Amino acid sequence: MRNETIFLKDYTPPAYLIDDVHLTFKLDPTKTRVLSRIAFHPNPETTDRDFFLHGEQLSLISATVDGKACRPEIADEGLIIAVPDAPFIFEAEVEISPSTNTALEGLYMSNGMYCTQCEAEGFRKITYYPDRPDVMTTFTVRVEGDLPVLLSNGNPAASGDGWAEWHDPWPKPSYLFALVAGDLVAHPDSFNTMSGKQVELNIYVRPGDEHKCAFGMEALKRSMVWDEQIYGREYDLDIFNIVAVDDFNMGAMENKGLNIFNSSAVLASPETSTDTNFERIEAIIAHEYFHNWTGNRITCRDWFQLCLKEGLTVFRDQQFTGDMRSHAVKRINDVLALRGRQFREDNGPLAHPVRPDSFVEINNFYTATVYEKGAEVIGMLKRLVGDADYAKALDLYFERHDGDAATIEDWLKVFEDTTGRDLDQFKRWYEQAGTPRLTVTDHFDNGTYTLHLKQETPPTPGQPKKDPRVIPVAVGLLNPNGDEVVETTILEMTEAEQSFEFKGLAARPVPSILRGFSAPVILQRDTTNAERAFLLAHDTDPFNKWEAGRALGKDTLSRMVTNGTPPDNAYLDALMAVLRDDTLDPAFRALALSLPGQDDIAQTLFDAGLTPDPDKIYRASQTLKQTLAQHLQDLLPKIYAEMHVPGPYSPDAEAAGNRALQGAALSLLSRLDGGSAASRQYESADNMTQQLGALSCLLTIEKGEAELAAFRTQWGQDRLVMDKWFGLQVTYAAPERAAATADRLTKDPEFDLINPNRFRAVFGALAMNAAGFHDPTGTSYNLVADWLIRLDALNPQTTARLSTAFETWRRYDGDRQSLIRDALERIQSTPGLSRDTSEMVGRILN
Ligand code: 0A1
Ligand code: ZN
Repeated sequence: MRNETIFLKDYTPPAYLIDDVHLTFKLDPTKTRVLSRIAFHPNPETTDRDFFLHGEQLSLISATVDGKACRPEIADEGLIIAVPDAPFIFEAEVEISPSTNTALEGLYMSNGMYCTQCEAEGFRKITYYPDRPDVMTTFTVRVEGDLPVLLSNGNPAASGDGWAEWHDPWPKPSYLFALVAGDLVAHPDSFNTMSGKQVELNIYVRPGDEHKCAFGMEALKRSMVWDEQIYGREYDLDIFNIVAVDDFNMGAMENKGLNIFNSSAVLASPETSTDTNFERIEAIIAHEYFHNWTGNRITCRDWFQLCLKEGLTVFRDQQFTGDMRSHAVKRINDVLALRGRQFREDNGPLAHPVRPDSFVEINNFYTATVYEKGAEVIGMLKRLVGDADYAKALDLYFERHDGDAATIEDWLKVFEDTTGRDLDQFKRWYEQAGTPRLTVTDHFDNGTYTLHLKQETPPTPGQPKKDPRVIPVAVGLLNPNGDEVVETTILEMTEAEQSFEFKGLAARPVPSILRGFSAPVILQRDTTNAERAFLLAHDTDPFNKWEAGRALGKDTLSRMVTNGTPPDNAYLDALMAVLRDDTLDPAFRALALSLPGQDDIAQTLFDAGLTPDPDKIYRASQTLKQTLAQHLQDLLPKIYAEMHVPGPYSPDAEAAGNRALQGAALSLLSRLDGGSAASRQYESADNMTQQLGALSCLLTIEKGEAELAAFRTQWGQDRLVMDKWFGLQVTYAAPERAAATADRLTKDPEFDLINPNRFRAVFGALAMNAAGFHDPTGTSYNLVADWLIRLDALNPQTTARLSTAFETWRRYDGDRQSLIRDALERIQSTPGLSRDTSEMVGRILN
């Protein structure tokens, strides 16, 4: 097994390129035959003529070069063959066993259906091939199998009884290859593109799931229209297929013309899916569809450039969701996710640049940094150049690089050429890891208000020193009576320290800094709770209005944890005012009411030089919720009633926003009424949002046993709802019972180690139950370690991802640190541990 590090600086172009490829699959659960015919020619761009084909876990049956049998040297990870310095045809036949492929990478089986996952390097488990993204070609694929549906990329070419042929006219790298075969049913539709071409659309599902396709199909059509209208991008094949698969490591995959989805990321119905599920499904469908241009038509030269397609596509899907729903609410949710996952990563042992410069296993770099921080970097670029130049730069990007395997340099160059700006310094956002701290001080003198900004990024693994970055800081100023005196302006910070002046002000203003969260930094400023409450009441920027409330909440909770200070009334009153203000969007009010998470408080305390105690944080959060519930007791039943959405369920943003606020009210109310309103809601709910919401409220107050049992009886046959049933119990378990709950659930007959959704439902939830995971006895650490060791032998990718549960270990006290270290070392010393997990655990430990 290869274990060495691969470096960006070592990139060399491929020795041979491909004219076209023909593949034939003779499907069989344990003995699938794959026949390949690949037309190679020497790459004129290089003199390198070493011919190497990647291949792993393949049985080679035969291989020929220009029709003559050849005897390749079978190396650890592929074939070395002597070939001419001229065009030639390579043909091979290999045998693979999809039914025993539990890693869910390459060709595998899920519930009797064949499917593939090739990104990043899974194609080499299908056949011998130059499995790197800068080798692009057209594919013709013949699928043979005794199954009703046989699919691959591109357009259907021909079919007969037990076979089908597909041709993809667009050159693509192997990671975008896909094949699906099974007993599936289609939810069909069609779409007319902007130039009047008709595209056939299908969502393929297992029989029984047909009623869960309609929402996904509508979301797909909305995405297609949006990409035409906003980015001028039209779809380019006759057919677009989506397939839902139950066993899938990630959310979904953008294979050309044949997107494959984790069924949790596409199947939806009011009875089985929550509002949050609907919104996530809409976003993922959009994301995968948008990849057709940002990822597929223009792909990545090598895997170090992953953020080129992912950062941009996440940015695009975030814009889309904002347009479809609410920009303010979307921004707040995105920042919550960024802080919860990316800041955590960026401030720990796994910190890496948006464009990493080395990796051992690329699958470990599908991270919040590459995706979400990658999107933030694009947002900053757009803020700096303005909307018009952003649009021009994107047009140029599509025009100049269509058909290319491109780099971050290519991407930045189109912005430089469009705007005349030098982006050398901006590029540090791609190269330097770590979250900048932006410290702000201010003074007011004789009508001039000065903001002094200082940026500093702490060291990260392998990068002890950081250079100053370009930081767009959006600022607005309010006068003391709450009116805005300076509208949002972008301060462009380029130095380590820099001052900005605002002249001609009548009185000292209150600044609203980093509006819209204009850069992914940690803002540090000595301020008062009075000022925060003022901004919460008056800021015109919805993000900063919410942020002010959040800061109050953080301050309150931090002081409760560190010195037992009771929550102050100013904060509780400010929340009450927000809750009462019916000019505010209910979704916004629900967000304002949600308290900072326990992990967030732990990181805040750690940043302040303290050692967080997860148990104390848990208890302070409970106390704060109880106090808040009492403070709002008159208002809660009123809000709960007012937010009732009449009529049949609809997942639209407005109805969902009302339900979100109703749910937030119910959750506080349950702490006062012993759960009676929640029980009633559970009984009468006709949709999953309210059913699950009510059940969560009950579990939080340690009730709901009967409802939990009823829920299982009702939903025992629905895999996706049962994932919720598993997850819920661990999420809401009291800290001292979290490990035991997870342990009990692993013994449930419905627990399934092979299914990533089910495994994550239990162990992802345990890792998120902060006080339960960090139980001082170490029981959770050990349980998670035991199960990661078991899973690693079957599915390295999912194991490695879940090992990030331990990434924050250095925040905690010595006893916890040594318990975690023991658990990590136990994982690390497991014989035969995968490259994925050993890289992750090694980095976490270092
Ligand atoms: N490119 C997909 C996500 C994805 C990445 C890796 C995978 O296997 C290692 C699978 C899917 C996306 O961004 O949606
Ligand atoms: Zn993506």
